[in-house]
Amino acid sequence: MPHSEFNDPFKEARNKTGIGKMVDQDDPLLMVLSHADVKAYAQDHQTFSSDARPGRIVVPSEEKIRDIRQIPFEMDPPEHTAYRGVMEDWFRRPYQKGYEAALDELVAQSVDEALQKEAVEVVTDFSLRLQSKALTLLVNVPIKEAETWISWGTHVFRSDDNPLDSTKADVLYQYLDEQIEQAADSSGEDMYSVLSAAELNGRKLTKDEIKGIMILTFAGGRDTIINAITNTISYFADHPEALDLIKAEPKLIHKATEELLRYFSPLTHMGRVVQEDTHVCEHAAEANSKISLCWASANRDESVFDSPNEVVLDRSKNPHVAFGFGAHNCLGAHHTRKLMKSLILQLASQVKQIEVIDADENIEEWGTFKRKVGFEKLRVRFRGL
Ligand code: EMZ
Repeated sequence: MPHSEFNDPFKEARNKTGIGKMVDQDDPLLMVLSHADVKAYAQDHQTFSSDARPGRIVVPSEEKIRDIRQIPFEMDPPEHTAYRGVMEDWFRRPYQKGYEAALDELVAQSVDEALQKEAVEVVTDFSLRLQSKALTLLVNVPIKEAETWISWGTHVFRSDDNPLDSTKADVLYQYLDEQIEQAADSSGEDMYSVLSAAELNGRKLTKDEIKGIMILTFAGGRDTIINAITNTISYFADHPEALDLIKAEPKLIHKATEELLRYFSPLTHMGRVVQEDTHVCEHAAEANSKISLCWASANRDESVFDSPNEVVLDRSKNPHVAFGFGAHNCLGAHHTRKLMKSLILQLASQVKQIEVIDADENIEEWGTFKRKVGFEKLRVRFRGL
């Protein structure tokens, strides 16, 4: 199977019952699989809440390594709406010309460096580095800060032998405590200082609230973006003609980016906690049990997408939910879209061919479902035009 082919393990269950079952650390979980149900449940926060013990709505649950909630995603409207209001302008900065130009420069440098090397291990030597450098723009701190973040590896809560590594999580927490402390009374223009000065309902944010926002900024956009970048490179390795096409028709970039995000769906699912006994796709769901909204399955729903298992770069109707849906739609989506577009355009203008030398796939296991989400390792050779 070509490296850039990503399976849809949910098809049969989606069509038969609309749900999948798994157990997450002794907590049974019903996975909601169809596009229509995922959208409907995502909007029904009264029945399916995000406001649970910190870490519980993430799958796998991070309750064991977190006691501070990530903001704003571990809360419901109207509380959620107020916090989001404080952050929204900041997360729209990727639309500013200066931001865009700086991002383009980072991407160009990364591609140039890759072209000069004999071989590149994409996950750690390209995607992690680019993700971290790009994050310095979102947090608005000097680029040298990226070296510290790169040293943490691809996931801030997972290490090679431990999917929930509290020692690792502590490194991030301590780092953030220090940054927030330093920014407390400063008039700086970095994200910590801006949040320290921000007001919510006539009061300042607490340090724990700022920390909750920063943990989400660091954790939520890390492995997801790394997978999006790595998988995109694997796609162009298998499809050099797609690079030619985008080079000839740069306007395609918008549709092509959305399509790759749909196809790869870097975040498989996100949980909710059931508030009262109810039914999920005709299946009983008890109060306080967990469901998940499976973005990856919804994005392959054949009742919404023609040829769902093919990458159709100019797909015209593409209501994908790779960034979630409804009030919790990803705040980092603007940054991610700009980054992905910049990368694809840069590859199209500079790269003729990407040869895969070796690859080690990253397969997630959710109950009986096995889903490829990215790569542990992807070694390639870039050839310039
Ligand atoms: C959480 C999550 C957010 C979680 C939008 O996704 O991403 C995961 O990678 C993190 O581990 O803590 O931030």
